[in-house]
Amino acid sequence: MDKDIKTEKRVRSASAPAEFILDWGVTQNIESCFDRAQRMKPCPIGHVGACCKMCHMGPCRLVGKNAEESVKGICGASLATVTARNIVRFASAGTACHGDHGRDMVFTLLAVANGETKDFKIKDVRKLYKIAGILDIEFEGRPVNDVAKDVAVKLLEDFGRQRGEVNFIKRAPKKTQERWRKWGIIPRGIDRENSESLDRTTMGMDADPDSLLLQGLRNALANGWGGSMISTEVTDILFGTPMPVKAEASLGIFKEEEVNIVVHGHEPSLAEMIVDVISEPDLMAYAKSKGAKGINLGGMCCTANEVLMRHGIPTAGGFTNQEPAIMTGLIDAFTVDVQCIMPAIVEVAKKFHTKIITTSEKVKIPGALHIQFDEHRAKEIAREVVKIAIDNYSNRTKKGSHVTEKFPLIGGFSHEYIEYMQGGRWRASFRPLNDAIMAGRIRGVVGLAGCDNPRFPSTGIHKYLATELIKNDVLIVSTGCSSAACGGSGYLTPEMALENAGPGLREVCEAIGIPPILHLGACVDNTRILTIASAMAAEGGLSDEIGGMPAVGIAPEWITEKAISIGFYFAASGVPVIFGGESPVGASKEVTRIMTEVWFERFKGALHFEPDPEKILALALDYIDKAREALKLKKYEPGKFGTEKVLMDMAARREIEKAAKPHIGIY
Ligand code: MSK
Repeated sequence: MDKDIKTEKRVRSASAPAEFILDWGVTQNIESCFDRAQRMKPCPIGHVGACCKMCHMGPCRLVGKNAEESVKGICGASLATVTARNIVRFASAGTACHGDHGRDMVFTLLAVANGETKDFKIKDVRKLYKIAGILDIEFEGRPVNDVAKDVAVKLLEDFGRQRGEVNFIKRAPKKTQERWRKWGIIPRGIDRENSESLDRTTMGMDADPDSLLLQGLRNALANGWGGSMISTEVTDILFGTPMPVKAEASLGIFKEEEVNIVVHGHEPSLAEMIVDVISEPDLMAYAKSKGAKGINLGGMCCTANEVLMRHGIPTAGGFTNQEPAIMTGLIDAFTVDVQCIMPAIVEVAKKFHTKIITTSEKVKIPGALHIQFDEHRAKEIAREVVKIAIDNYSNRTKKGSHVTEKFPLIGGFSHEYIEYMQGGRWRASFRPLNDAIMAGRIRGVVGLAGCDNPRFPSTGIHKYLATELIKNDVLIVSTGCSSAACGGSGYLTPEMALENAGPGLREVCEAIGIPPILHLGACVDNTRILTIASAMAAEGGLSDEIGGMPAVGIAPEWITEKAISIGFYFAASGVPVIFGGESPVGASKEVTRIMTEVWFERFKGALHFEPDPEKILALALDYIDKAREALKLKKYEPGKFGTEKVLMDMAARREIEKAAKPHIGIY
């Protein structure tokens, strides 16, 4: 745990409001993940991938002198085999999470199409038609619900397909697909790849690290171009494709005189319903009858990102803020759906009046109140949750560490909007972005993603990399808890570009009126980056595939298996990826070599693990500069740009808008 150099004080979080609350928590003897992280060091064998738990002869610990060459498990499995099996299982678990998330969204779409739920409706018909077109489903002149049903049924086939290819594979550039075909990693069905990954990694199965890792990539592609992409697209169809929206971030979003409800997790269906019902006159009147001035909704982790992107609901932050949020003493109901939910919140909540409410049959926590979400009576359940929060308001005590600091932000950058902002409704394109990269105004693009980690001063590496990258004229697209880290530091505003970006990036941001860090959404919305990269390849002037673009993915504080699956699918798609922290495959030089050198040769992508933030930055810039060189682009020199290209400014876009005819959908 890092210490402040001057005061020698232990620093848990790089976010000032979180740190303030955590300090207060220490005085009250309230334990947090930061305390547990300090007390419990990682197992040094499992941490680097050298522990095999795949059968009951072990666990075998493949450690010692020359472990790579001579130490074997009882069955004879080598260190490389064991390490590869471990990381493939990590990736598969991540694919399963995002796959289940995507499947649930499709079931909701199907329920809407079948008229089984009145509470949801299709908000973006244009997006539905776009997806129908990609899936070769006829949509012109047909009732919307019929099209939606066909889309849902066809997407559901992606989960159980035994042979063939996941539908959205065809959205990738041809050359990217050719690489996948050559190496046999096109996913057949999402569940099939998960099942086969478990099968191949058991004792007595695949022992070749390269072959195992190829299956890991195939599995992860079933996430990136399958489960997660399905989730993003169907969520847009149901709840609307995001457009830029103002919001606020940090633990200071809670209000002392209002009922505070938190929505935490990843699947936004219930959260969307809560957004709808909190402004109902009956509930408002009920809240007032209990002495509250109103009802305040705040998000946490990726459910936060979903409702922020579409409604401007403020975010309380990422993963490590869930316990400090309760320590404010202001949360009347803390509602969770799936993924990244610490069971520890129940223990923290016991010290306050906060009610923890689990809502998914997949996530039950002893001590929490369980209210099963059911899309067929979604609003009724949302009202029940809100009523519980209102009833609990009067139980609030003065106990808690109240903070008021919060930061404005702009979120809501869907891939459709990014295309639109570069040319308006009728001339939407990626041309200006490609031109800016070619001219050297923008040096490259980094996807800054992933969790915040209590083993470092949490969110600190996100903040460091965000500031250094934009200073170096690198445009950032952010997702997940990285967006929360940037938002909670005031980085997601256009002013950030004026004050901190390099001259080229600043010019582009000013011309278009965007922040230098574009909040793209939740963890599943990393697929928006794949769509953007595919569009940039199709636009021309850079690489004709995703591989070879001056683009890098970074997850500096990753913790989850989902993050590994995301890292794998970006690497397979052609993006070099750098994760922070110690390497989970660090025990095997051979596995490390395959995941970096061999993957780069085959796919132009790689997955590195690098604990030193300065080295992460240097490696990212090196990848970007080498890609520019290979594409024969102008050498990047700060402040010196090549061919002058005029970017579309706001006035020009308004002119195009005026001429545009009414259009189906929201943009
Ligand atoms: S929530 S996966 S801690 S980004 Fe998507 Fe944050 Fe990581 Fe969960």
